[in-house]
Amino acid sequence: MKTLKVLIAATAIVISQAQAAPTIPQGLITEEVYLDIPGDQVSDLIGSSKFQNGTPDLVNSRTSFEYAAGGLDSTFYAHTYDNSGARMAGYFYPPTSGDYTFWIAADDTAILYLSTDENPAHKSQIASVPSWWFGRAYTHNPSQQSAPVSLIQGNVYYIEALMKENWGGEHVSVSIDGASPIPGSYLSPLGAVPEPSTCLAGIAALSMLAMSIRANRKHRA
Ligand SMILES: [Ca+2]
Ligand SMILES: [Ca+2]
Repeated sequence: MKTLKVLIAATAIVISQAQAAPTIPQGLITEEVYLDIPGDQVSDLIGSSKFQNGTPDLVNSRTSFEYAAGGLDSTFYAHTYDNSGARMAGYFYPPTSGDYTFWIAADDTAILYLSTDENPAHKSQIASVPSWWFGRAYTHNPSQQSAPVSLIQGNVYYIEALMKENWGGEHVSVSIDGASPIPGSYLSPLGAVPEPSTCLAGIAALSMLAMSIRANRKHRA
């Protein structure tokens, strides 16, 4: 059993290493959708047990920083999901060093967070959407635009948008040019793309763990 415990610990370390930000953009961002949560405020999403337990109903990867369940053409009239929330999160890789302005658009409400590095614990709110408006309409309310943020090319920054809505259309998107969502070429998803060497090490550790469990069961039988 001692061998088993050591293997479990080793596997846990490998898996936790796989969650680190990739060194280069992977072309995707993580999208989580939470269904059947009442209310139209982001605090309703954050306060829900599904969100706090990290158990979204749907998880996808998107090629740009935009979630639009019913499509942008059906912004107001789509009821693809009502009483829904979404979290888009991942890592932003600034293409050059300098000051960046971020915009967020959503239906209904949303908050945009950016970290000072790749650690989510260092995030702070930089923009918000107080009430629903149309897709990619980044200038409807002044709060949708961040103050200039100084970022360094080569560094990786955790970024996260939370959206909550209760009726009609549902979408959220984040832009750095005030016109269209951030492309995947500047983004990586959360822990979904482990580095190749780490991935192989993880598979090897899991294989050894399975063999050890089988041997242990045989021994007990
Ligand atoms: Ca809806
Ligand atoms: Ca809505």
